[in-house]
Parts: sequence; C-alpha cells; structure tokens
Amino acid sequence: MEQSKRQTLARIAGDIRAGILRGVYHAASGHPGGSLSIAEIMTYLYFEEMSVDPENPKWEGRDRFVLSKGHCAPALYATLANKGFFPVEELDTLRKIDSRLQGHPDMKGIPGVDMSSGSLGLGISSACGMALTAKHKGEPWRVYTVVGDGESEEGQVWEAAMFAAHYKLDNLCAVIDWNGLQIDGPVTEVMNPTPHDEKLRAFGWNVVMADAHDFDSLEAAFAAARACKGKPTAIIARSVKGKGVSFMENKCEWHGTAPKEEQYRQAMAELGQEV
Ligand SMILES: Cc1ncc(C[n+]2csc(CCOP(=O)(O)OP(=O)(O)O)c2C)c(N)n1
Ligand SMILES: [Mg+2]
Repeated sequence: MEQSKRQTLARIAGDIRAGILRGVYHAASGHPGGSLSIAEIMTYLYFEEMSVDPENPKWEGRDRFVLSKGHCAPALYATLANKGFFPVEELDTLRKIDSRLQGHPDMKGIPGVDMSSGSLGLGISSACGMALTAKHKGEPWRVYTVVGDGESEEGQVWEAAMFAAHYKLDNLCAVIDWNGLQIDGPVTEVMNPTPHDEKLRAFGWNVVMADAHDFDSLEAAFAAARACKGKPTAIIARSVKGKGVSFMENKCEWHGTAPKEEQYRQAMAELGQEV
C-alpha cells in the first residue's frame, strides 16, 4: 500500500476513534473498548473495500454490512458519519432520548445501517441470509460482518458457520475481532471458543489471519477473501481492546464504561484530537 494511502486511512481511523469517544462521553454510557478495537477494520471496509453511497444509502447494488457485535454501535456510527451518511456532530446525541443513534444499531432509523443488531449471535446469521439472497438473485454485491470473539461463544454463530459453508457463500466475509476480552474477562477463561482458525476450517471456511490495526495486513486479508471461490471467508483479526487510548487498552473495565471528563480530555489528547 502506498504511504499516502496508509496515512489517509490512519487519519480516518483517528477521526473514528474520536467519534467513538465523543459519543460515549456525551452519553455517559456505551461501549468504548470493543469499538476502539475495530477502528481500522471499519475504516478499511468503508473507505477502501465496500461499495456504498452516502447520498443513496438504500442503493440496491451496495455491499452490505452487519455489525454482529451490535454493542459496538459507536464505531459504526462514527464510521458512517465520517463517510458522510449523517453529520459528525450528531455523534454527540448517542443514546439520548429522541436521537436516532441509540445504544444498538437500528436499520429503520439510521442511514447506512443495513441490519439492526445487539443480541449477540444473530447478526452473522442475518449476514448469511443477505449473502444467500445475492446468490439467488445473481447479484455481485458482497456481505461483510464483524463478530466479537466473546460473541463467538454463542451457539448460533456456529450454526451460521455451518450454513454459510453449506451454501458456498463466497460473497460473505466475516471478520472476527479477536481482542481476547469479552464483558467480564478473557474470552478463553469465560468459555473458550478457540482455536477459531481450525474450527472454521473444519466447518468448511477459508480462514485468513490479520493484524486488525495494520492496513497492509487488512488489505491482503480482504483481497484473499475476494479471491476465494466456493467458500465463505473468515478474517481472524488480532486486535487490542481499547486500542489507541493508553488507559483503556486491554482492560475489561472499559468494555462498557464511559470516560469521565478528565479521562475524556486525556484520551482525546492522546489521539491528537480537539475536544
Ligand atoms: C445474546 C446476548 N447475550 C449477552 C449480551 C450482553 N453482552 C453485550 S457485549 C457482551 C460481551 C461481548 O464480547 P465480545 O464479543 O468479545 O465483544 P468486544 O470485546 O468486541 O466488545 C455481552 C455478553 C448480548 N448483547 N447479547
Ligand atoms: Mg472481545
């Protein structure tokens, strides 16, 4: 990847992190940890990989995205706002009464949201249904979903994995955000879903490993997903929960806690962002 492109994407990921923090700070609630861990993934998807049109969010030919780990809505909202689906200032209304940006994504109210989500395990199944629809219709658009590693403890995720391989959904790409933590502890201690790579291969998936914070690694992974025919692809993306804010990194406590004013100021300063 050219250095200028890498720099542009890094700047956008920084803006997305700032948008996440703005939202949860003003809401005084929400989920910063798992939102920050997918900033580069969301950046790469919406600014390089997917065909979408902010002027026409319901365009039939668009690629679809399902945030299966719906609690990380702040990341999706910050991405959509920076892409131009709605004003960045609206991020300050996160979780407020009468705001359309509620704690979990709502496809009926928010431009650019293709599927409502929040109940873990369901989103990847919706993504499978969308991908099968595209196959039936002979449409070229692709479907992307981001699944949490804690979420992958849900049985329904594995039912979806079986379904996607059975129907040879090579237009489906599931990114597993492997940040190692879920709501109350390390994923491997709560209910160990690893090794994802061996299990998904056994289910019939193409599996690609990636560094979730490295755009070159993401570029290679998404290219490998596109190139694979006859199988769905899982990108297992190694990430850091709370990435970019020193005191949030790898801390379960920041799964669903909003920063206080001083912490917010410090976090924004670390990101080089205006408060
Ligand atoms: C079916 C269901 N059970 C429980 C929850 C509550 N919950 C919200 S986030 C979370 C942990 C998710 O962990 P992970 O998927 O690793 O998310 P991340 O680390 O990316 O934030 C849980 C249990 C939920 N949203 N849905
Ligand atoms: Mg996790």
